[in-house]
Amino acid sequence: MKIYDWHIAPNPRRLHIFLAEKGLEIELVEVGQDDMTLAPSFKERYPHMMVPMLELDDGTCIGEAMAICRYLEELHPEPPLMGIDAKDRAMVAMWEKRANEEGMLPASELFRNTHPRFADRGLPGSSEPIPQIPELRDRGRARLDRFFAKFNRQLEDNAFVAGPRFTVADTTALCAVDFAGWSDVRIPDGHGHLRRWYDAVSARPSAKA
Ligand SMILES: N[C@@H](CCC(=O)N[C@@H](CS)C(=O)NCC(=O)O)C(=O)O
Repeated sequence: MKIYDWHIAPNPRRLHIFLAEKGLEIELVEVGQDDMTLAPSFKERYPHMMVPMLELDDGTCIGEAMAICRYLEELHPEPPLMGIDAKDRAMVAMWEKRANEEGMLPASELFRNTHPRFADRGLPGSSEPIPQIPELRDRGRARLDRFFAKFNRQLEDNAFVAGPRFTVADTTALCAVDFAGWSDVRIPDGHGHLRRWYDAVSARPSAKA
């Protein structure tokens, strides 16, 4: 199997951290280009035109970072990164989805509607021009404020986002915080629980993966 990758991009990073935590090595095929687009050969082969994408030896293409993690978690259950029993798996899925929808997506909304390189690329995964919408910058910032506040509250009583163990909820939340930084949006002062968590997960070797 191999992973189609764009080594600097935030969604592939969710998978890089997962692989590092598991101690897995899978062949990476870089399809990101210097102009911040994906290689035409990849887009022709894979109509969803987004990374990461895991291609199995039988040719099956698995897209979506969490679907790839789910597949690999079943093949390599240790250490568990998606929950240890029914309740825990539900909690991890819930918080991972919140981290993605309330953190990653607003960070993407803000970045893609601001950066000049993305002038006609307001959304990923399209070959049609998608113009930027300036109003989405402010909305992205406001959504990130709510994300920081919500996760700060959650981390007041929890070592990690979904409870006492490091999970995919942490990988997605970490990638969201760092992706927000691409637009100079940082954890606000006064969010001490989020800051404590961020410093701890950023210090893990997997965060450098
Ligand atoms: N929902 C997808 C999102 C994937 C995504 O947005 N990937 C970006 C890189 S971070 C991409 O492929 N962008 C291609 C583009 O900008 O055209 C997932 O969870 O994997």
